[in-house]
Amino acid sequence: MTKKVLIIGLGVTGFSCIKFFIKQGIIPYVMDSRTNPPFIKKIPSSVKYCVGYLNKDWILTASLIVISPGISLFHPLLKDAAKKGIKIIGDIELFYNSTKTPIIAITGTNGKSTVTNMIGKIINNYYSAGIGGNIGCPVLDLLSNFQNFYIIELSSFQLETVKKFKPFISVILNISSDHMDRYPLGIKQYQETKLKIYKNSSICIYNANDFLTYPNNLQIHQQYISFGINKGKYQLYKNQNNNYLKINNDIILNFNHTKLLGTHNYVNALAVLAIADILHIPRKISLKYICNYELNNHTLQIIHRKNGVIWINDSKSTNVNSTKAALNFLGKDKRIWLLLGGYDKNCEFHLLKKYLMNNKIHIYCFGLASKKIMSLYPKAILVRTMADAIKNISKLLKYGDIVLLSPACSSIDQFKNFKDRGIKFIELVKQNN
Ligand code: UMA
Repeated sequence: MTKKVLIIGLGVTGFSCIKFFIKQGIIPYVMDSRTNPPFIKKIPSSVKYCVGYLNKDWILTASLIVISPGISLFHPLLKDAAKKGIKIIGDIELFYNSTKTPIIAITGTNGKSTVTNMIGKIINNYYSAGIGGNIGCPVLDLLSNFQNFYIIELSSFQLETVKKFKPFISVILNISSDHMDRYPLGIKQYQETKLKIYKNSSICIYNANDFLTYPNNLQIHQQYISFGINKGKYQLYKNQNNNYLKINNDIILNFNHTKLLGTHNYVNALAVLAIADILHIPRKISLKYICNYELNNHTLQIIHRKNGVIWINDSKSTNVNSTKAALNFLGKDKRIWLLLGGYDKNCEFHLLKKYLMNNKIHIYCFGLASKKIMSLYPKAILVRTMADAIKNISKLLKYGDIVLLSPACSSIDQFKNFKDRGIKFIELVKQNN
């Protein structure tokens, strides 16, 4: 019987899978439940496709199903396929099976793109590294160029389908409630998915302050390295107003003298240095990059200053914890106008209570999550869109105020993605001020 490969999803991942199989002489079948998925116009004419629904017959007669991260492994039709013994994997497993190059895999609820980028910059100065995964470039598209290492950012969605995947180094930066719409059994189910990254890894790096990131099945052949605030091998040592990087009791650097902003980013840098040290990259090089690293766009990015008011784009904040990190970083003294809301992934907005009860914080909420936010924070102001919020706020600002877009939600109800939301924010702020 000929092997029938079925790819589900016609986004960037699905399209990279189509190219991958065709290169190997296999013509896959493709489907997407969306009526007009992004890559529909790019499907080669030899490939049969079905859009607008998930085709049960195709699923149950496939010999291999490759699902995109946006499709849950727990979808009832996929559960039926699994029961029938049909193998279901994702692009990460295909990628692993196609390369012998060591893989550095990074996950966590927050900070994974920052760490992936930061370590990418360091490694590329000394060796060569291909960078991809959840950060944007689908992993299969990395295979065409020779590299010394691959650095891949992994989401829990991508980890759902890994089986034999064996990274050389794996990192979990932190775990807190996110994507609860995808994990009906709660944070434990989300945590278990994230922990799959360690399973076959030679070296596991975990956060000493976050027990959810601790490897659960300790293996004799694995090495474990920790980082954390005043804890772990790589430490952030806080003393008065200083934030030191300390390794094995030696103070190496004062983070206050770097371009990094915020405790969470100092902690991210600890994980970065742990990876760089494993790869024997001279500390001088690693520290130079850490000191000069400027944060990605859409993460605590100051986009406008006028009349003593600072406008900050933190659109990358798609969950409650990253909004917490932003508010922690800004402190309690300034008046903050906070733009909150978007698509609700079953977010636990009550966890922001400690911050949002501060009278100096004015909340403007919009999007699908706004009802839930209003019920928890009745003093919040409900607006239809982010644009309305900016218009209203612009009239009320005083010298010293901060306006912060840190929505704690996904953007997909009103924007294409978090980048689109951030870009629109920047445009609107400039138009209105
Ligand atoms: N979808 C359907 N029906 C389908 C297939 C997909 O409705 O049949 C929906 C999904 O639910 C999702 C959207 O379409 O809302 C996109 O899904 P996809 O799997 O086609 O996504 P890709 O375009 O392949 O992009 C994916 C990652 N997207 C997701 O995990 C949702 C991208 O991460 C990643 O950069 C890319 O692969 C390359 O690896 C984005 C993301 O939002 C940035 N990730 C989540 C996050 O960071 O929180 C996990």
